[in-house]
Amino acid sequence: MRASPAGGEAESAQLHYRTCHLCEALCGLAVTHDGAGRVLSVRGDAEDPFSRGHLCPKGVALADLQDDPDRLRRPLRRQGERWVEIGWDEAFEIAERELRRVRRAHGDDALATYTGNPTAHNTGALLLLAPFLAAARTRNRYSARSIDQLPNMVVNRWMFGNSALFPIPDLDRCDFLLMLGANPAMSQGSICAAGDFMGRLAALRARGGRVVLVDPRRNETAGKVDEHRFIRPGADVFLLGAMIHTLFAEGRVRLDRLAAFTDGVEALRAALAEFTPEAAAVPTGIAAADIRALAHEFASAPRAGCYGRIGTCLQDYGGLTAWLINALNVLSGNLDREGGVMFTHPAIDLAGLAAASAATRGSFDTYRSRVRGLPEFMGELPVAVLAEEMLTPGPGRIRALVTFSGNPVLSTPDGRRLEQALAGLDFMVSVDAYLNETTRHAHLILPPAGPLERPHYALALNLVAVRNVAKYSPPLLPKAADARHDWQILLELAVRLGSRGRLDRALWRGVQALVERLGVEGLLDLLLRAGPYGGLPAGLAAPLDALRGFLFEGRLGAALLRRGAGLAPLLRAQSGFSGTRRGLNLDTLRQHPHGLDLGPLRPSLPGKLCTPGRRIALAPPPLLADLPRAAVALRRPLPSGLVLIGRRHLRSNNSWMHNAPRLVKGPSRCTLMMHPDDAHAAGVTDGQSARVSSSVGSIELPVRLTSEMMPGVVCAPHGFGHDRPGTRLRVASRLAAGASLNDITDAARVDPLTGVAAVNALPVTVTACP
Ligand SMILES: Nc1nc2c(c(=O)[nH]1)N[C@H]1C(S)=C(S)[C@@H](COP(=O)(O)OP(=O)(O)OC[C@H]3O[C@@H](n4cnc5c(=O)[nH]c(N)nc54)[C@H](O)[C@@H]3O)O[C@H]1N2
Ligand SMILES: Nc1nc2c(c(=O)[nH]1)N[C@H]1C(S)=C(S)[C@@H](COP(=O)(O)OP(=O)(O)OC[C@H]3O[C@@H](n4cnc5c(=O)[nH]c(N)nc54)[C@H](O)[C@@H]3O)O[C@H]1N2
Ligand code: SF4
Ligand SMILES: [Mo]
Repeated sequence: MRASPAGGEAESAQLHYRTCHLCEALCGLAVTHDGAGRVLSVRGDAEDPFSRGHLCPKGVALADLQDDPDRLRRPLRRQGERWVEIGWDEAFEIAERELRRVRRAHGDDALATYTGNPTAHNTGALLLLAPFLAAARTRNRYSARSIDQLPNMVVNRWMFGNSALFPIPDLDRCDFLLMLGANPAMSQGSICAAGDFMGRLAALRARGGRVVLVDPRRNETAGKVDEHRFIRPGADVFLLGAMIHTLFAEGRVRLDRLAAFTDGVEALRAALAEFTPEAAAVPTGIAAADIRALAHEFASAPRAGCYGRIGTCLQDYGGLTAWLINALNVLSGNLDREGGVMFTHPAIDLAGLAAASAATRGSFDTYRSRVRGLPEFMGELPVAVLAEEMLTPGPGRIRALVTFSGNPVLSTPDGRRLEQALAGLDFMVSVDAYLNETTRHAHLILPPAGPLERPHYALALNLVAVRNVAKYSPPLLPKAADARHDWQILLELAVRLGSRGRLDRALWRGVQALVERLGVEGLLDLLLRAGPYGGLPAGLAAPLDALRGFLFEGRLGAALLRRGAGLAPLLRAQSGFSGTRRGLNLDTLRQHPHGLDLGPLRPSLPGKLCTPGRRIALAPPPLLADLPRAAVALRRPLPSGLVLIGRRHLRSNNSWMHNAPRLVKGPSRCTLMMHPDDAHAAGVTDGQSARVSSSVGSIELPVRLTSEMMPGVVCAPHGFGHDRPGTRLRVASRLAAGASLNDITDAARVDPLTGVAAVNALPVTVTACP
């Protein structure tokens, strides 16, 4: 794709368009490069119909990631304190031998897996993750989900019958947005993918709409909305409960169209009887009159949406809060209404694919964690139990671990204890681009090809986007000959861990050859054709179903190979595909390098519901059963003392982008924000170093006094702590060391209902450092 060179750029400059894969905003990037592997500039692509030219400093830093001299290029094997580069064959052989040894000696569950956040942004990895996990055959699966959106997924499962049915605020048509525990000015939006989220909020207000933010910190978004209200951390359930109580008490409940297929309205009314605004005023810190006014405003707006994000998840009442957010949207008639909160219709519909099986719709509590007895969800245990499952002796103890693009030492609670646990493992493999705080404990690191060397399609994030869009980004650079993509690493590990005996291995190798032949592009093409915009010829339904079983459930069988043969005509004419040119396929997307807009969100209920009888369950029994826990707290006096919450910065990405020089320049961002009154009481002053202690440990941070904090609440970012020895992050360890917030978060604190880590609202003390 050639373009006229922009001013000052070399004659040979070429333009490449791609979707940024670093966060959920799905920015279209226009990358100028010299055609020989060097990126000259990264700009926002004004012609991208979704992001319309928006980008942030991380998008510009994509080139830094690709070129980072610390990014690993070849497999590393640890020998004592040293790391030696080895070849891929040797690496895979060691991985297979050692992981199988552990399984043979201690059983399948002695092997654990942890998959981190970048997986959600990695097309190939998303496609091959399920086969890998199935091959790993362990109940000890973990991921960043249980320190993120787990409560929403559990609640989606109970209310809508499908964990992947996320209601998304229709930002572009909404009149009133109530936002809880989100800071899109920094995070750029989450579980609400919206290119230029803040621009869309500005447009909402310019149309005469209103935005109210409820957050214990007057965060960076607060200045750009109509109203900000402080709330005590962890108290959202009381606010929402009281708002719903008000709607019931004043006869303002109005389900409209939803009434025909919603159950449990009366049960919910009865369950929230105690949640009066007066009662909620104490724990929330919001006056009863203000709670009522907010309920009135929400209920009377023509089109309103309530949206909660990470602040509402990582707390004691994560599940209840996610539930009441949905309930508020239902009871005001705003679910599935244009301008309210809606479900998406992506070109590759993960929710639709998930609907095909009970496991992917969302199993719950079919087994429990060995030590603490927390429930499984979709075959995964909460990451808060990972360390104890490694450290507690007895049958079923974890002895080996595979991490895939995750940094749990910095990103999950009680990182120091996890570190200790990792050091005691018999064997650990990390599929990761860096030698960092987690992977330094591995025996083997398998690094993937660079981020610009792979194709991209926002498989997962299109599911939660405010418009239906589809965009394919080709690789900008060829993959180095001796490099492997993440998906290829996952597939090879799957073959080696999954096969039982020679025959089965041959079957796996056959499937691997099929998938390698299709490649990520071939798989995308098939899924696009099989999707709602695709116009799939009927003859392909059976082979595609076999492929779906493999990709999304990890089901492997002779049927896949046998039926896979049915894909042969397609393979032969991958780009031609006579007869279905009408439908959307990869070729269509190639012809639209800026992306295709498939239109705004549109109503889809009750059709999309996966509950029995396709009905919304407004009062699912497990949630009703959890409510008394909150009702009891409603009557309890307020605990005294400080509590800590987290924050994010525009130039960070959880723990892993602090090695990009342009993102870490400037003063340290790893500070403790504190209200001046609290600082005065603790005897600390602005700029001074303070010791922050929890029941688990202490860290030291410079204090920043600011009235943007609610009194009684202090705030620090996670993802720092790069001063640990043994890493290869030269920029991060020198310029962005900071301290890890998760050194003091407590793995014992979880939402008992869903198991999500309750890292926020952490009780702490703050003292001046000598
Ligand atoms: N206290 C506190 N803790 C939190 C949060 C909080 O708000 N407060 N937020 C939580 C949230 S929402 C999340 S999602 C988690 C994130 O938790 P994790 O996903 O465990 O952590 P990340 O910091 O995102 O680490 C990503 C890892 O992936 C690697 N990586 C990056 N790109 C690639 C790639 O293309 N391929 C491979 N193979 N590896 C790659 C990086 O080197 C890094 O090791 O953190 C959580 N932790
Ligand atoms: N630049 C950047 N962007 C990111 C990330 C990043 O690390 N850096 N991480 C990405 C990831 S993995 C995710 S999950 C998203 C998260 O996206 P967001 O949810 O928008 O993330 P945060 O910026 O952490 O905002 C959370 C807000 O919740 C507030 N909060 C804390 N506790 C409570 C509470 O109990 N109640 C209420 N109502 N509010 C509370 C905090 O003060 C904060 O303002 O961001 C993504 N985008
Ligand atoms: S906002 Fe997100 S998607 Fe956009 S450039 Fe920044 S990191 Fe990339
Ligand atoms: Mo996240």
